[in-house]
This record gives sequence, C-alpha cells and structure tokens, in this order.
Amino acid sequence: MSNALFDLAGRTALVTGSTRGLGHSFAEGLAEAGAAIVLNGRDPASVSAAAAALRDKGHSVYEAAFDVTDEAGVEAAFGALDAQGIAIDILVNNAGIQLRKPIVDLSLAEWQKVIDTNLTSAFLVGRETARRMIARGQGGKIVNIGSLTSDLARATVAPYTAAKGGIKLLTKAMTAEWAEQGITVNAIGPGYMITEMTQPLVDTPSFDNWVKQRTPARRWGRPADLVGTVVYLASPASDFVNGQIIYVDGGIMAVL
Ligand code: GCO
Repeated sequence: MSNALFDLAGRTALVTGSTRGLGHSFAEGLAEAGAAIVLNGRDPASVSAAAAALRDKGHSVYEAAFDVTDEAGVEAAFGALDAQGIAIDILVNNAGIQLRKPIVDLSLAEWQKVIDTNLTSAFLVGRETARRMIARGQGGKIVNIGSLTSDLARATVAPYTAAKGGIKLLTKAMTAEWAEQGITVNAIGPGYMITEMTQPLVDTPSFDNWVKQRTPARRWGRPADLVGTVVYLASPASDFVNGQIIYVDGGIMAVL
C-alpha cells in the first residue's frame, strides 16, 4: 500500500472468529494492507483450512485455535503466541453468534451463551491483548465488532442486542483505561450484511424486502464493504480516534 497512513506492514493482527464470515473478510483485508494475520476459530481443522486459503493468496498467517469464551483457553493461547515470539499489534474482536427467539422462550443457558460469545469474549481476549500491549509500550489498535443492535433493538434477538450494546460501552471503557498507553479502541457497527449468519434472513422474502426498504442504499451490505473501515481503525490514520462506534450500514442508522 502506498499511503503510509494506512500501511500495516510489519504489524500482526489477531482476528477472532476469522475462519469465515465477516471475520475472514477482516483478516484478508488487514493482510492486503500488509499485516501478518493470526487466524482464530474453535476448530483447529477449520482454522488450518482458512489459513491455507489466505496463504495461497500470498499472505503471512499464524493459526491460533481457541474458544474465545474460555478464560483458561484464551490465556493458554496467548502463552503459546508469546512462546513463538508473536506480539499482537492489532486485535479485532469479531467472534459472535446469533440466536433468534422471543425473550419469553429463552433459557438462561441460551442467554448466557450469546452474552459469553459476543461480549465476554471481547473482555477476555481484549484483556490478554492489552496486558501485552501495555508491557511492550508501543501502543496498539483494538477494533470491537458491534452491530446496529449496539443502539437499537429488534424483536427476537434480545441477548445479542444486550451483548452488542455492551460492546459499544466496553469500547469506551477500554478507551478510558488504555488510551494513555497509545492504544485506540473503536467499534464498527455493520448494517445488514450478507454472511452465513444472516442467510436465513436473506432467504426470508419479507425480511429481505424490509432490509432493502429500510436501508437508504437499498441493498444488503457485503463483507468487503467493511474492509476500508477496519483498515482505517487498525492503522496510524486513526491514531487520535478513540472510543467511537462507526456504523457502516448504507445509511440505515440515519433514517426512520
Ligand atoms: C439479526 C441479524 C443481526 C444483524 C446485524 C446488524 O438477526 O438482526 O442476525 O446480526 O444482521 O447485527 O448489525
């Protein structure tokens, strides 16, 4: 990349949940901007397959299979990175799941699983990352993945909404504690994007029509629509931007 403001050469980026979906697209976009990538998912075979796909495109990729909701597993994974001399300059807290059910039908276990995967994971992985960034004294970049539901609700996705609202404020809380160490922490709020997670919605004609009507751009987003923003938030171009959530949504948050 020619513009130094957006150049990630020499940096290493961990993207959680990056074997597919938005996470994989974030990983590829950061790699194209020059970063070495640490790919993550729970299943080692899926991580290896996704890593091979990126290596085939000429990118430098490490593999880190661990469960982002498991404190001991996260700590062990960072210990293994330390042992290999891999230091994280950029973290994208992307791992997430969806579960669509009315609140009155939701079990505590279901609620907890969605909160753990979408919110607690960002605390656990963010904590391990920031501990090391602070110790190294070279700052760093953390990008948390929020949602339209970081600010607005939709029926049937209450735990996801609570978690993504939490992501928005966790982003500010991390900024409050880590900005002084040269760490920026920002969030991206994707609009309705076509991924494996939203495919059931894309396949529901009434929902598909609603998204196209509700979104001023009159279309679903594509994972590639988010790449410029993640590169920006991971690069020196955003060094004085901190604690923000940037909606990349075709204008949906701007209108009634
Ligand atoms: C849903 C979707 C959400 C949205 C996304 C919008 O059920 O509403 O699965 O994940 O697509 O969060 O920002």
